[in-house]
Amino acid sequence: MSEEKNLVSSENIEKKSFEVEGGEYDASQIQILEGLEAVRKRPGMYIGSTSAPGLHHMVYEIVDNGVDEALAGFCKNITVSINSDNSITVTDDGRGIPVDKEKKTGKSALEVVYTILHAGGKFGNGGYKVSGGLHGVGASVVNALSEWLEVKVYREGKIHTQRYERGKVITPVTVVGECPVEKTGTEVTFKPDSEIFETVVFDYKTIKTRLRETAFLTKGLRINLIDDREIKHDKTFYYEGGIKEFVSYLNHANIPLYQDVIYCEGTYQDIYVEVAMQHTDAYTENIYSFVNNINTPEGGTHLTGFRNAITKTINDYIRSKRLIKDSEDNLSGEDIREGLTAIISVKIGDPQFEGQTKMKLGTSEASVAVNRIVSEQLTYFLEQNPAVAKQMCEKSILAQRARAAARKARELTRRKSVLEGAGLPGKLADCTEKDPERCEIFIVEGDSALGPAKNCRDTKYQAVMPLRGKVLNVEKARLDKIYANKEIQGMITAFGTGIHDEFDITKLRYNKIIIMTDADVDGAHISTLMLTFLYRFMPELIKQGHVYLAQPPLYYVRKNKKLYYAYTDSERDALLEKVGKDAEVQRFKGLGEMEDQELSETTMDPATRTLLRVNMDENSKSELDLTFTTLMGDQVEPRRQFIEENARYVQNLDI
Ligand code: 0RA
Repeated sequence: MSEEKNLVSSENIEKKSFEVEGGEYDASQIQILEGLEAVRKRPGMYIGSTSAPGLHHMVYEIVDNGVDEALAGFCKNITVSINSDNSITVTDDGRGIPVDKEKKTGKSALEVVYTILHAGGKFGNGGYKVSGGLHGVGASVVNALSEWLEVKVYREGKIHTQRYERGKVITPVTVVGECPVEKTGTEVTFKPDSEIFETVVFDYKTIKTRLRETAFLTKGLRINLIDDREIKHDKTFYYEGGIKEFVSYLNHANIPLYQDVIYCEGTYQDIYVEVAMQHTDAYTENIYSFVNNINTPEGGTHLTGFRNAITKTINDYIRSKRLIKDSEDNLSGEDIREGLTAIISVKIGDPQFEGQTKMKLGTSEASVAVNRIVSEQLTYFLEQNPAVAKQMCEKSILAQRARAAARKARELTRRKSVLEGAGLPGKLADCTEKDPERCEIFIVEGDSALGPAKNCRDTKYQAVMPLRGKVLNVEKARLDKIYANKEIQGMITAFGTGIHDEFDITKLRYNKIIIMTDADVDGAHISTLMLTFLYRFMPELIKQGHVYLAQPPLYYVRKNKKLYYAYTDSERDALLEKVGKDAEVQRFKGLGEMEDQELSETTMDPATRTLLRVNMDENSKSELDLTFTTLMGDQVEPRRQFIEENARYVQNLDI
């Protein structure tokens, strides 16, 4: 087994395109830029990667073309099928890609769209779409990276088709039949090229999550997903309420503070703005922003506009209703956003992106547009709904007080650590190496595992720190309580980075943070609590790949004095098959009961162990947040449901 495996796939780049209205289209508008060989040579440049995220990006790219058609008001249904041979078919009932001859080349527009890079009509406005940024790459890129691709266009009573292989035209655009004139649309089937992609097997859940999000963001569009492979699935997403329903969905595992989802909508200076928001009794803020349906995990001007609007509007309301004393400070934005779930979605003709990953909106007008529309409509809403306003304001005022208490607790911790000298927690068995790059820390469950872990570590590079008792569930605790928690304090000091708004990765004292718990339900629970803490307060550690789960074996199998380890039930069965059923099989009870050498060999020694690296996909952050809320939050029913749906993943645990 390799040392590091991905727990969750991580690549995160995807961009798309969006329809600009108006403007007569004709084939001559499509300009010719470069050939598709460039794409096959450096696929990563066009779709981000050739691993699973890049593979799935191929689907989104084609789906987004249909969504553009829906945004323009011509398409109501999109169907995505994962076929039994792992090819994908995307069907839409839009106008159908034009098939008329392009003036300059004499080629059909359809052929141009699929064979010429950047041909999407995005040059010269008035074409059918504008690029969304880095990866609004279009159908030709998908074509270039497919073993084969077939497109069918229903238009003007005829069915037109063309086939390509690795981007090359195999058949000319041909009429293969007739259809009723009312029937229009495009049907694309493609099989990603296994010469290009590391994996060509699609993940149903990944596609499902993304299509659900797309449907939420495009109200009124019906998206069907069919998995026609061995394990069949069939799912439809259709949301009349759009992002309003998105907020309800994200909050279903929490207790909303009030029933209404507040919705603001409007157009200002050609920027269409939609915002939906609702507070829950939770403490985290879950705000997701989109530009032309593209996720902007780094936010940007639209997010700033939203934040400024709610901070000012709520403070104005609180002052006008005298809910706090005149002498008291204004609430901070953070106080107001505590427990807030919100979606900010803007549609802009020519969005400017900035930042390292080009995922941050730079268009300054978006800030003004969102600010105006939200300020105006939220002010009105608060006046109309005093009971909701009261709930919202009271929660924010409580948050402000808790934050003041948290500040005190934090300062106390800091002062204490100064008084106590170097400031490292007493229970930390540190390593001697000073270069963080070469250091790792094992966070172990309980004192019983501490002894063996200390015995068999390499004291130069490996530090060990025990957790006593259960880790605080940060999903249900405010900052003040979190700062006051001994175990969490210990971790914060040991890691060196600080948390939350003080987090500084350059101070990280260990390159690897390894969570090492028993392979049983309690161990899994502790790991989950740890991951919740890290995800909520030091997400950068996960994003940058510093967090790992140790993998202690479940069984040992002994035969003729030879010892084997099995990490799963199926590995055990395979072993028995190999060495003979009469071998001795023992279940490991816990880390504390392992021999030093066993623990070292199987779990801690870099030469022989297996570690799982914890990653996160920033593009499905809303789904990830929801998973943590579901698992760690207040509501039992959504948790029970989640466990029922996902239980097959935990078959290896002894429950
Ligand atoms: C340009 C013009 C027209 C339709 C489209 C593009 C179009 C593109 C795609 C890609 C996937 N599905 C699509 N559906 C439509 C319409 C031109 C006209 O009919 O006036």
